[in-house]
Amino acid sequence: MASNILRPTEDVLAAFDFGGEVAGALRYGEGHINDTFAVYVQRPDGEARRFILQRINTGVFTDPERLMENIRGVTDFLRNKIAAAGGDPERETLTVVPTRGGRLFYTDAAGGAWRCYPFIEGGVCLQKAETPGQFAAAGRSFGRFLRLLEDYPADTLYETIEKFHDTRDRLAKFRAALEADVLGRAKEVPEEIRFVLDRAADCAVLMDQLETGRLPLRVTHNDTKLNNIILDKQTGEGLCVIDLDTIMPGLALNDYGDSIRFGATTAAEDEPDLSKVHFDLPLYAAYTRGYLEAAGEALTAAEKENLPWGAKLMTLECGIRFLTDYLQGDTYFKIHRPGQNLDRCRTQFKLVADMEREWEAMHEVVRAGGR
Ligand code: ADP
Ligand code: GN1
Ligand code: MG
Repeated sequence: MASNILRPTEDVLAAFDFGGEVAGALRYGEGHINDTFAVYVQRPDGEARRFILQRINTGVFTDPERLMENIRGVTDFLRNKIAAAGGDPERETLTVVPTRGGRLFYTDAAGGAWRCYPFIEGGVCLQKAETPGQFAAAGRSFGRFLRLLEDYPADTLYETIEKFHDTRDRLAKFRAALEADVLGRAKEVPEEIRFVLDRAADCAVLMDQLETGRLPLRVTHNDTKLNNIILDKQTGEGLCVIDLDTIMPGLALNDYGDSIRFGATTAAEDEPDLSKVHFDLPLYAAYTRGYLEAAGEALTAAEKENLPWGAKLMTLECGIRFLTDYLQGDTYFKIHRPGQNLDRCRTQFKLVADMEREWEAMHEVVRAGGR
């Protein structure tokens, strides 16, 4: 919860070389997992600089050492590729700022794990696409990201969260939470429970195809919300993909689908008034166009055919995760008000129901390349 956010203490700030005097650190961004701060620094020449300082959620990411090794490996790899393509690695990928002792993160007296990145200036992280063009740009960015990591050595990646997007396993965990019902909340949400149980078979559709080899395992981001990408304020194009904690082998369809669930909608993820929440087909088409443009040739026919399933299952899975957390007492996703995880669950299920109604149209959009 917001009240549990731990501010960086003096020793945390002293652990990194910011190249000047620290003027202060303020809460930043709207992530649900880590505690993020912007650190304001004045350099000896009087210039101002910002850094992102994050307390890694070690309840979620239990091995920050290996997590940060993943991020270092991936960002080094991206830096080389971006430079080779004539891009600007300082702005187009995250860069880990090591501690003064040369480590990838700092451990404070309470065991908190802190890491630092230069703040990428001149960009914007959106909670909602303001225009279809912005959403198409996000699609291009995540499509390009898939291609850039196509030849990354997947076997060197540590699995930061086991079975992260194994929807069948998410369903099993939901059933266990329902069975335990530790707070007696299940009686308040019979419709939501029914919604999940009615779709139990759907949860296996992509995992089954992965197991039979019909869908390939790739290096994927696994958390492709619109606010995990920095768009260039000037050009509106995708500048940098951020939030690299969950880079692991996974399905391309999950990356595509997670962007759709968060972005192809008329309302915020936690909108309490469901009459405002609709799946937005033009936004779906815009993202699909961008994604296929950038990733297109890399995707197999089976992947393309399953894109609507990626959208529906990532939305269903996320709703199941919010509902599970609600039943368990809101211990995973940060909440800022009571009932927020239930509201989040309900928006996801509303979107799933809309997608089911638009199922044929979604396939048609994919076949037409998002046009
Ligand atoms: P969480 O895992 O909690 O979502 P993120 O890594 O996504 O944490 O960071 C939260 C927010 O902080 C992002 O949505 C973005 O607005 C901002 N942010 C993170 N890293 C940077 C960066 N290097 N430069 C600018 N903004 C950043
Ligand atoms: C979390 O970290 P953040 O806020 O970008 C979550 C995602 C969910 C998302 C729902 C590590 O993303 O899986 O889809 O919230 N990240 C983790 O908004 O669980
Ligand atoms: Mg994030």
